[in-house]
Amino acid sequence: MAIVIIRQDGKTDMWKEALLAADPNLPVFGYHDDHDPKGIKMALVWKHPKGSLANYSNLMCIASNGAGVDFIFEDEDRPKHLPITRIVDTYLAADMSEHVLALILANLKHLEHYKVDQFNKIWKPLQYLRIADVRVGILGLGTLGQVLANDLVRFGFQVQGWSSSRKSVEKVKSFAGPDELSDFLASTKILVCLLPLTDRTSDILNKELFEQLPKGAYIINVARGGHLVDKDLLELLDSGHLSGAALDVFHQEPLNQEHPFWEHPKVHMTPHYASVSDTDSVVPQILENYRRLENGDSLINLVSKTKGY
Ligand code: OXD
Repeated sequence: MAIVIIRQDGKTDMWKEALLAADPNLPVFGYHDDHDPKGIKMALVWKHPKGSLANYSNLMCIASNGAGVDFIFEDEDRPKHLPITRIVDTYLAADMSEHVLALILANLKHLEHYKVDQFNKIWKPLQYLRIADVRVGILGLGTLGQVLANDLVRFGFQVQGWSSSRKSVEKVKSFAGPDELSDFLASTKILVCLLPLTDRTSDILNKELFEQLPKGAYIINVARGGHLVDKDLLELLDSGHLSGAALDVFHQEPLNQEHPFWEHPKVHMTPHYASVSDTDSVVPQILENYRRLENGDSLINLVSKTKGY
């Protein structure tokens, strides 16, 4: 019984070393290491090459090495009967929340704008909004969304969230389902997307949705590039309906050099780094599931195949 790590971002050895540091006897292999595919019971994956899971005939579990699992569902050749698990981690949620808070505060104080003015030697103070006057709307009130919502409330923002089912988070107004999306949007000044990427949420950040936001709304997408229709965002930024957008995730990563986002004055880009799995904090839950597999126990952090997250 062994684990194979399949990822293409050069971090396989880092994860292997972290797992071995926690358990030096753990049989763990990188995808390109010499190993017997028949002995592999758990595949720890992050954006693995599509089809690679089909090599493992005795696999018992597909474990995402991150919070998201969209890339697993996109692999049509995966063994579909197997349980899928994901990472649920306090650091992942806290880091995400800190990233979004930093973006929101920078936006309220026009920090991006002043940086450009500085380069151009322009001295031009702008009006700013106070925290208490700003309503932030979070699309997706799951684990990450709820941590962010609580932090925003502590900072003094007005906070509301939209999700498929109603959520109960103190001081956060909860909107649920397609029927309540318009009301949620109409009262949102800063929109943060933290939805899982599924068939139902793909392309959700589109022209029709943006037009329901008040003029001057600001968009933050820290979920997946597949949520956003890039050309619709550009159109609404250029028309002045949206005041700006902060994007951490893209359809193609790294984003191709010709993409208009790179040079757009209203787009603030970061390289999918809002929140990154921390090995020390994540390794214990991977080992926990590996032990559970060995003992035939039920797994933690299981993904619902019907919901897709
Ligand atoms: C994740 C991510 O899903 O980093 O963990 O995007």
